[in-house]
Amino acid sequence: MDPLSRTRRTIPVVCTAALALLAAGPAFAETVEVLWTANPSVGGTTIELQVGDTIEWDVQLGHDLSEMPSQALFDACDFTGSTLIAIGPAVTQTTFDSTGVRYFACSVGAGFHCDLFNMNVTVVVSPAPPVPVPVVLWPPGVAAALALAGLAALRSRRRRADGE
Ligand SMILES: [Cu+2]
Repeated sequence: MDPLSRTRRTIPVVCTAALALLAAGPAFAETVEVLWTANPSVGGTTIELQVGDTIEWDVQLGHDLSEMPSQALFDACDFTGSTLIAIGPAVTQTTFDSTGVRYFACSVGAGFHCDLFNMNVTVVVSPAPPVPVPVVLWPPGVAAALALAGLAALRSRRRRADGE
């Protein structure tokens, strides 16, 4: 076969079912519901979340939800510099937009509920897993056809440059 005619042959690229898109669904944020009362189920524990997750606090009558600025103050049930988030009865949400460790407790009784009612909880927020990027898979036949077409185009360009 004449090499020149081979370079000019067009290679049909059939795109029927040529692309397979594998896209995993988006990572869904989680909402954890906490019943915030004396001796809560989360009392004295650590809740592990990922960025974007939310806690919905159901703060019961006679209690509050406060956030403490440091582990030392939290460990001492010392509410110096704390932020009052809600006074029960109230339902409030905290969405965790960044990684880190957060400390929550009930400030009623100046530390009494935090200590003796175990109304304290640590929240550790870790990075959310990356959302998978869609992957395009070329079936072997299409990939080979594209490679041949690219090679043919290179050859014909070279020949034109040579004045053929
Ligand atoms: Cu309390």
